[in-house]
Amino acid sequence: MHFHAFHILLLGMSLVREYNSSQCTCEEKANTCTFIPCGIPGSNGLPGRDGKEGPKGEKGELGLRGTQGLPGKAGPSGPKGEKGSVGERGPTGPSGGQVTQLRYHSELDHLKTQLRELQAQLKNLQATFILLFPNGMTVGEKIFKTEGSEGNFETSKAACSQAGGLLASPRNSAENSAIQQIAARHKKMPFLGINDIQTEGTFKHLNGEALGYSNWASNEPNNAEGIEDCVEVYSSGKWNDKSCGEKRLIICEY
Ligand code: MAN
Ligand code: CA
Ligand code: CA
Repeated sequence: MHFHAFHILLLGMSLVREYNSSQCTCEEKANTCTFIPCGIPGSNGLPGRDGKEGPKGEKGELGLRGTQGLPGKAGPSGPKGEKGSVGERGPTGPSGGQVTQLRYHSELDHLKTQLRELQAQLKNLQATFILLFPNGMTVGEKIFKTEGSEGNFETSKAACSQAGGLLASPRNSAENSAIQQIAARHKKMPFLGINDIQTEGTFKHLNGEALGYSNWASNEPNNAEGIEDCVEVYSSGKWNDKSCGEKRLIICEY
């Protein structure tokens, strides 16, 4: 058995030697294998079967740092800090005298503003006085004014309308008093914008408004002289119904 194995070994060695001498390349064996011709290389064989799965690789290097995360919720407030040190001294404030002076200037500015307002009001009053004296008067928002001329009820009414107003028609004692004063300056009686032309005994304003205020003399209106449908104002301020055809001082209201 041993002998047989030895011969197999020798045969294997001679085969390996034979194989090595025929495997040399042309370049390598240029000097030694001059008489061994190199054949044309054969084409590659098919790829071998996939090898077995290799062992697990080593742990990789540490990765790059990630981006910053979102801020967390605010924590509970900490305990109160210690009192800080005393700050730098501030600039010197105005002296008592300077304070008084500042107050004085502020008051002076206020007074100047008030004076300007008063001057404007005075100018307005002067203008009103020049325009209205002795022919007019203001009562609230209303202005009563005469040109000193006279007319019967119809012509008086037309004159006031032409001037952009209405024949004076008092709604209260203040207005009646103003009409009375203007009339007194001219020593004439005026007609009012009040009449009972439409319905005898029912006096109304020109716009059809019923009388809310009246100042009849005693026993008036009496429709005494046949037809008395218009209203004159006595110097006392009292009213009397009178014939519309009479001529009276024209006082208008605006
Ligand atoms: C005259 C007229 C009348 C008036 C009476 C008052 O007759 O003026 O309108 O009523 O006087 O006495
Ligand atoms: Ca009448
Ligand atoms: Ca009368």
